[in-house]
Amino acid sequence: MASSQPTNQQQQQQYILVEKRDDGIAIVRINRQEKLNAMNLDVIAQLSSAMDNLASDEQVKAVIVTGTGEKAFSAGADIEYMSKISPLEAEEYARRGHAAMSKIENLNKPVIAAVNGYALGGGCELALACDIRIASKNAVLAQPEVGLGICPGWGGTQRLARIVGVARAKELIFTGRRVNAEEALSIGLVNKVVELPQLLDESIAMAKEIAKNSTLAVRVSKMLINRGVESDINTGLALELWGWSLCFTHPDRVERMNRFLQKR
Ligand code: DAK
Repeated sequence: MASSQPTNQQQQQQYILVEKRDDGIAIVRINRQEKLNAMNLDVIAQLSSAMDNLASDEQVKAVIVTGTGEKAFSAGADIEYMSKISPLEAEEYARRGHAAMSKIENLNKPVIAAVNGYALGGGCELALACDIRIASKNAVLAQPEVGLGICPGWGGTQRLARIVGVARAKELIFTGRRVNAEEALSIGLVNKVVELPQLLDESIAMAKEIAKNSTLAVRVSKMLINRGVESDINTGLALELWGWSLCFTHPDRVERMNRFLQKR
């Protein structure tokens, strides 16, 4: 039976690298290049802790998630690991995976996925949990799980349909078909496509554009959009009313409005 406890050797492995920059942007890299950044339990656990750390760091205004190397964002859940685990271990894997994806989706700051190559299965689901996806031209996205005898399990059946629509999500999940960057852009699966060497710079540029705005207003907007798409329009509008009013509690709002009025 495969153990969910990491071995000593695995414990030393840093699967998630976090770079906190002076400009308030944090870059989170999945660091398992030799396995195309496939996510085993340790990757997921470290990703989860990284998100907890970033959530409580007020210096960080926006987060970029990407994969190390030029080939893969993440080739998904670790198939070798999954082939060996018991049903109880599978439950733990699922639980932690869900928690990590939800932490990203609900992080109190925006998260951009810089999709640098394959984003398959759980890798695609990781990108879907981010707020915005920027892909390099070599990106390939897919939910191929049904071919492995499982359905998408880290939110793919839910988030993909919300992002590209029910019919497209059904086609992509039922067929497992791979989508290149150009098609991903055309169906709204990614926001933007850039050349691979520019991917990180373009992602940082967008993160900076966001970071120069009011932290509270961006944070409230993210929460309102996330909660709003799950609600009926009147509930969403009621939330917006409260969120909007909340922004008036912050001195930053007065300063920003005065700056405009004084043409500074
Ligand atoms: N898992 C483990 N190892 C992987 C991997 C993966 N998903 N993808 C690639 N690798 C490993 C390969 O085994 C190989 O390792 P070595 O043999 O060198 O030791 C190394 O990465 C390089 O891969 P390749 O030699 O295959 O490289 P190629 O360029 O030839 O092919 C590829 C690249 C991305 C087309 C190919 O590696 C591939 O098809 N990989 C599998 C992609 C895939 O099917 N991903 C979806 C996995 S299913 C769950 C929730 C969600 C999920 C699971 C559970 N719960 C609720 C519990 C999600 C499921 C998935 O993500």
